[in-house]
Amino acid sequence: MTGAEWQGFAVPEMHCGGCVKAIEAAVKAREPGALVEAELETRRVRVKGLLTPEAYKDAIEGAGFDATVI
Ligand SMILES: [Cu+2]
Repeated sequence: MTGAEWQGFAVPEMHCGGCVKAIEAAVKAREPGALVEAELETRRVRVKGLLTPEAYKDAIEGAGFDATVI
């Protein structure tokens, strides 16, 4: 995980803890070692891992949420 940076995503449809769990599961399915922090108040997700922003965006969208790289 050396060199990994936090990457931010706006996920406006993330409304509750269930959404957060689904998003975390989707990202970790793509990269089991990824760190995921979701903040409901701002509807933002931060991911720290070795994949590209597009890969995480794709994983989040695969769980049914629009995501924008920020
Ligand atoms: Cu929800």
